[in-house]
Parts: sequence; C-alpha cells; structure tokens
Amino acid sequence: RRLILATRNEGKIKELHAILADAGLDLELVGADAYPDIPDVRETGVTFAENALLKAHALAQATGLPAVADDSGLCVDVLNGAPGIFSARWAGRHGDDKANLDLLLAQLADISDPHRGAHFACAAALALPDGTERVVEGRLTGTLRHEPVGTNGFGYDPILQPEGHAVTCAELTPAEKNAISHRGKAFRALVPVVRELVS
Ligand code: ITT
Repeated sequence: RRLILATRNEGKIKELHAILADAGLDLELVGADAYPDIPDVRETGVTFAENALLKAHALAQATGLPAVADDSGLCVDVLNGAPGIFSARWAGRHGDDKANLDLLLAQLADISDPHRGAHFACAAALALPDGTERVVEGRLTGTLRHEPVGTNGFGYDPILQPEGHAVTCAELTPAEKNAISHRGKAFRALVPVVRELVS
C-alpha cells in the first residue's frame, strides 16, 4: 500500500522518510515528485493546519491514494509569530532558504538575546481519497542566534537553538533533530492515525 508524501521540499522529504521509517509503518512512501504532472496547490489557508490539509487533499484527490502533508515554519516571538506560514517565501522567492534567513537576521539585528525567543511549528495532515482528514501539530521552541551556525538540515536550522541545547538545529545530526523537532513530534503523533485509517 502506498502513502504519498505531499511535499516537494527535499529537506522535509528526508526527515519524513526517517521519522516514518522509525515508526515501522508497513507502507511504501512515495514523494510528490513521483507525480510531476500534479500542479502545486495554492496555499490559501491562514494556519499551518489549513495549509497542510489543502496539500494532503490535493494529492489524495489527484492520485486516489492516501496522502500526508507537512506545513511548517518559524514563528518569532518579537515578530508576533512571523514569518509563520510565510516562512518559505519570507524574502520573496519561494524556497530561497539563504535569502529568507539573511533577511530575518537583518530584521532582528537590534533584538537582544533575552528577546530572541522563537519556535518551529509543524502541522502534519493525513487525507484519504474519500475526504477523510486528520491533522496534528508539533513545536520546537528555542532562541535565535545572531549568525548562522552548522550545515545540517535546511531552512532556518542554522539560527534556531533548541531550548536545553547549546547548538543550533543545523549542528544536530538528522536523528538528533528528528527526536526533538516539530516535525518529529507531529508525525509521530500522526502515525497511530495512519495505522488506523490506512490499511
Ligand atoms: P511543500 O509545501 O512542498 O511541503 P515548502 O518548503 O513550500 O514545501 P512550507 O510552505 O511548509 O513548505 O514552508 C516551510 C518553510 O519553513 C521551509 O521552507 C523552511 O524555510 C521553514 N522550515 C520548516 N521546517 C523547518 C525545519 O525543520 N528547519 C528549518 N526550517 C524549517
């Protein structure tokens, strides 16, 4: 039985493969890249959960197979939760991780350490072709560095230092990040739901 991973973000795909493999799901995981003719859905939701459901439904409808999707982002306390759902295109061009990170650091240049709180958020959605849907969320809280450090991961990983850690997400190994991340928490919570609804 196939389960579609409704994302074209390479960083997410790698992490989802590892997180779902660890969960021992007896499903063939197939990225949205296997369906290049299916157009990207417009992310018109105003929450991570809404956008994750839009992406999961679009792939489930187009393929006739169950699909899971991830909508995620970085929420900065002093920016009232921005970039939030706009994290992938904060600097204008969708998926330009370096430009997004550089712009955010510039915007926070005058913000001192006690005020640099932030969290990663992830909504993990499951949609079935019959319209059934479920969504769960996970968070990783921490503080933002003044300079990027580390080369692992993707997106804003080089600037987010998780609470209780002395290094950034980009200095953690993939397994260490998945163990504590927003994505790890959300998808581990989704696994029993997948087990129940996808057989
Ligand atoms: P899909 O819609 O195809 O899944 P996307 O990259 O457009 O890919 P989102 O709209 O959910 O996905 O944007 C997520 C952005 O949030 C991503 O581009 C990163 O900039 C940031 N982000 C999410 N999770 C992250 C993580 O674990 N580490 C670092 N940055 C992350």
